[in-house]
Amino acid sequence: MPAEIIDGKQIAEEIRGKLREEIEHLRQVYGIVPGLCTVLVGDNPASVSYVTAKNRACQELGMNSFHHHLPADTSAEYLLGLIGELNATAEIHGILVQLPLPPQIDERKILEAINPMKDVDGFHPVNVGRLMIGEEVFPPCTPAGIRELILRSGTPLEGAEVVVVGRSNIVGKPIAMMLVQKRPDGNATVTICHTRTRDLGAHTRRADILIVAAGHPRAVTGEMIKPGATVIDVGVNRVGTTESGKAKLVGDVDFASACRVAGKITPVPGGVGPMTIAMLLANTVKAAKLARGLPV
Ligand code: L34
Repeated sequence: MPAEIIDGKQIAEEIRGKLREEIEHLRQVYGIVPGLCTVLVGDNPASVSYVTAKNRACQELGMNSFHHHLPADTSAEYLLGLIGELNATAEIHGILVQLPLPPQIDERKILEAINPMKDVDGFHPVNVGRLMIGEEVFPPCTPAGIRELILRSGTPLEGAEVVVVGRSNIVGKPIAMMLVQKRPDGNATVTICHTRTRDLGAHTRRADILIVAAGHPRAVTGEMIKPGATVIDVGVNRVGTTESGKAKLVGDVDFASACRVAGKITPVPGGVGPMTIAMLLANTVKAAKLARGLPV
């Protein structure tokens, strides 16, 4: 029996519907309109399309959206100055600097300049530290989306063997940290694999939940998956071209072979990607409430 597809697009739509109602309530009762400001440096086509999708999603939900598109040769000093202004602007509750940044800019320095209470990406070291000790304020968006997909697919986390492939600061490390926490949406036994892991398949074949954020196509194939496992594919790779001349989008998991073995699997596109955006919106609403001292 082929794997059940976990429909990230549909689940993200449900979450957005709930947020739309909450935003309307905040506006009517408190006069609060959550606001997100995105900053894009350069013209990386994938980044342009993600940032556009984020701003459009804000507008669809009745939030304020602000955007700064800076040239690729922007200096770190200029960007730091802009972040200082955004930190000081009351209508902006969330600040998102789209990554990657061009090589002349030190990413860490920029992320550390964002006010942690406006850090809706959860990338500031203060928020990374809070996440580590289980004091979650702004869970990073992609990991938060992954957790939501696992929970809503009905896959039990308690005591589950989770294997994460990839150790990035934006996906691998934070999702591992979140799922190991002593709380109902954690309590898993987590293994992190990476490029120096000796026998990747030996690890992945033990996983009840396999999260793949390796950054290249076919990093995981069907024979590396435990029968019945839940597979979360975080990859977004543009490969070759379709008949219409557009780049084809594939994940990090070989979908065809994985489908024959997995119990449940997320597709690419339509899996983790839409959830990343839904979680960003949720974090921005949370930031707006926290800024007004409302309970979250
Ligand atoms: N600061 N930089 C910052 N925050 C982030 O959370 C991100 N990320 C990653 C890249 N840089 C970032 C994103 O937003 C990746 N990412 C992201 C967001 C959305 C989608 C994919 C990656 C997405 O919507 N993917 C669609 C397909 C879109 C397409 O056709 O290109 C999907 O269905 O998977």
